[in-house]
Amino acid sequence: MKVFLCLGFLLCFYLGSEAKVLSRCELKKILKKAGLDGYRGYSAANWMCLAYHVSNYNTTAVNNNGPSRDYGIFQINSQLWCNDGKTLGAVNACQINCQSLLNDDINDDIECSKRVVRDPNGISAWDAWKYNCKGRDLSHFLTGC
Ligand SMILES: [Ca+2]
Repeated sequence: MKVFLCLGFLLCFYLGSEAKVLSRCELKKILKKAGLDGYRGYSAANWMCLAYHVSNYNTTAVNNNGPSRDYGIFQINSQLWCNDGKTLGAVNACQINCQSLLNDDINDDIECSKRVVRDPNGISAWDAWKYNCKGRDLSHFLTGC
């Protein structure tokens, strides 16, 4: 049904971005299922803390940094990781279109995040994690889930 209703890019984008904001526990469930809990040593709580601080669990979040943009629940950047067609010298290390990081299926966001933390900096690639999550008690992110 969705496909037939997709008459133009904007409409497709709109329809593709239902279920925008995940609940904390929903996110935890998805992360675990996708094997991100404990990936490269980072527990689910670290990823939840990161997502909370960069996007407030909003899968459609976009932020413009000037030369590049950050996309989706983990705010993946168009300079290094995804291609948005308008970032000069983009590397696109995840081999993915940035727009696909904005829909309600975050499995590709997770796969790209795995790629990000395989780099030497690990999860410190995200400043928001360094400033808000690193070395802190993150257990409240898991409470009730
Ligand atoms: Ca996606």
